[in-house]
Amino acid sequence: MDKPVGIIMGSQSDWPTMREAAAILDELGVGYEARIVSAHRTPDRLWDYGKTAVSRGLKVIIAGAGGAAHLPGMMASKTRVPVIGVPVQTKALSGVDSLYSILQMPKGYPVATMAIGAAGAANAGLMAAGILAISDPALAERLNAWRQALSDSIPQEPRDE
Ligand code: RP5
Repeated sequence: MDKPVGIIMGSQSDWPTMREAAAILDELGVGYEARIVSAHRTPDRLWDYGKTAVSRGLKVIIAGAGGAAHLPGMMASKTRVPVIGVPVQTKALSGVDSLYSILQMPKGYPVATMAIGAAGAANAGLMAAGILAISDPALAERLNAWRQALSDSIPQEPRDE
């Protein structure tokens, strides 16, 4: 299977969040690779990843990090491959630190920033699939079916739990 999506994260500790993106891509039959690439701890790895992203056939990068979350923005500065940023929830500041670190990019180097935490990671998977579906009719059909199934699963009326 092709691997058009790169899921990168700053630490092993981000994986419980970022695997929500991977789970969505699995459900939709989209190939991906998952790597630990830290802006601060492995800057050379970050540079190499960004430098070779186009030539390796990556079409979308999902980048998750927490705290001083510089990974998504630095990756966006290094490659034209679209970067979707996931702010990982932190203990000290609940992920607002991550969100602000990812969100306020300067003009010229966009990062599509998702919600904080697991929902944001899952939505990053869906966003990546949506981008790829533009030029992949079979994936577009699978994505439509996924969306319909979610919609169908919502009851009309609430019940006592
Ligand atoms: C960031 O620091 C990572 O993205 C992670 O969210 C956070 C904490 O990393 P660990 O100390 O758990 O490795 O670089």
